Amino acid sequence: MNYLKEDTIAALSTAAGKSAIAIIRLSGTISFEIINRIFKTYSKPEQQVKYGYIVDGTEKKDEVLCIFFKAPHTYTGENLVEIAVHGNPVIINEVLNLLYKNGARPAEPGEFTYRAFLNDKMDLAEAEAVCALITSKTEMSAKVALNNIAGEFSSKIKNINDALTNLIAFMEVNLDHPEEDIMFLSRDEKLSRLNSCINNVQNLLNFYKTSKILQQGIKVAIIGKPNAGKSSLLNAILGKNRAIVTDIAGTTTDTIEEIIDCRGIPLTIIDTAGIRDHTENSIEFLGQEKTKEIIGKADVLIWLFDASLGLDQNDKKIADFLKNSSLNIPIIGILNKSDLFSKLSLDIVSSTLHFPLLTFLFISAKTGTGISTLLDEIAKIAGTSESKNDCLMINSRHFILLQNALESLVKTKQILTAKDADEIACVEAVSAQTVLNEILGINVKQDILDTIFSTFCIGK
Ligand SMILES: Nc1nc2c(ncn2[C@@H]2O[C@H](COP(=O)(O)OP(=O)(O)O)[C@@H](O)[C@H]2O)c(=O)[nH]1
Ligand SMILES: [Mg+2]
Repeated sequence: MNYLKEDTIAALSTAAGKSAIAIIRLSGTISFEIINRIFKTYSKPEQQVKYGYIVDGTEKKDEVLCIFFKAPHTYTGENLVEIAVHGNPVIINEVLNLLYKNGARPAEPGEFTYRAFLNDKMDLAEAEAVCALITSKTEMSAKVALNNIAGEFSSKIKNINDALTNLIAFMEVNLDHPEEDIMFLSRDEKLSRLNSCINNVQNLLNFYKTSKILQQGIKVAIIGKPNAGKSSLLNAILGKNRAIVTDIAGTTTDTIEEIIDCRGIPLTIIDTAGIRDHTENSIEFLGQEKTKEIIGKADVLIWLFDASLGLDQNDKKIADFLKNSSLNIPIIGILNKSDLFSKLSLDIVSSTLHFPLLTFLFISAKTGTGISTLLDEIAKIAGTSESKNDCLMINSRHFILLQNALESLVKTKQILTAKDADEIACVEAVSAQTVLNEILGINVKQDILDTIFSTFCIGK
């Protein structure tokens, strides 16, 4: 990626398509010169927000508001202009082309944020959180990303690094002036400071699972024999009629996917074609094959039984299929149609099918009874703690670096415990610091930066 810092860049920052207003951003050393060539205004020069027209020579192109942000107190750290135009793709293109004709070039993906990073407006972990915030699928995952943008994760990393700098300084004093009478730390004190760094890194690592689930979500597939009420359950969870429900077995021949916010977790819920023994219908057969494929990709299965009927061959067929697929995911057993007379119980199901279900619930997809408990159960399985509000966004890059830092810190501790050998201990402590710095973007290789920023949208 060719991110030339000297260029002035422009891009549409709002979503493409028709809208009431669209925002075009312009950033770089000559952004004020460029805008002044194509913007006619009668607003006072000292006004930050100016009203006027974008013009090409004498021809008016749009009536706009321009907001002027003067460096260095801007998103990118450069002179920056935000042009609020009418959200018509034709107008947007005309204004962008005028900007390009007058000296700007199209911004690369994430280039505004990349400049913010280069100009120390934010560190790399904060820049990554900007992308995570935009792509967050639930209120809760957005909140977690915002915690990072506010610098809560970065400041924890900086605190650990400051403590390490201090500790390393003491260890180096030991090396440089072994015989002199200056302040030394006892080995116990060094170990206790090191332990607190180790605990702090471990605490950050502990956020990873929740953070990953909040950002990426989990996939839950509803399986069961035809007519168990799978499509009805999907509709009940969604609170709308998304899937067709009939009493004709084999109605759902394809899979239906929807994303919902389940207690803060982005939950992809998938309704599948029922699995049964003999299928004359070739479309239904294909649907069943797809069901099997979905089962392989799901994080959690909801296995629905029809409580108003006893178990039959189809339930057994599913049990056999699941046993043969040797899945290693939680399966929630559900007795649906609890509003009708029940012929089934947990005992009957487990003694007949001999299948390990994680938990067992009674619901009625028709009346809505038990749906809320089911969602609670899924959130519990996902393992997202109650304190999701304090969670920090730890992505896989951070996770690997934190693990490396932990490894070096544990080694430092082992060396100090064994023989108080400050010299070797120092080397390990410094390498822990180096990887922690990488989280913040200090001394990170260009290709890593390119990879991170290329995942951003254009205009951010
Ligand atoms: N009484 C009752 N009927 C239900 C319930 N859930 C589904 N049904 C009915 O069972 C039939 C099959 O439902 P459907 O959702 O299409 O099952 P699927 O084949 O598993 O997707 C329909 O007639 C539904 O109205 C329930 O909780 N109670
Ligand atoms: Mg169905």
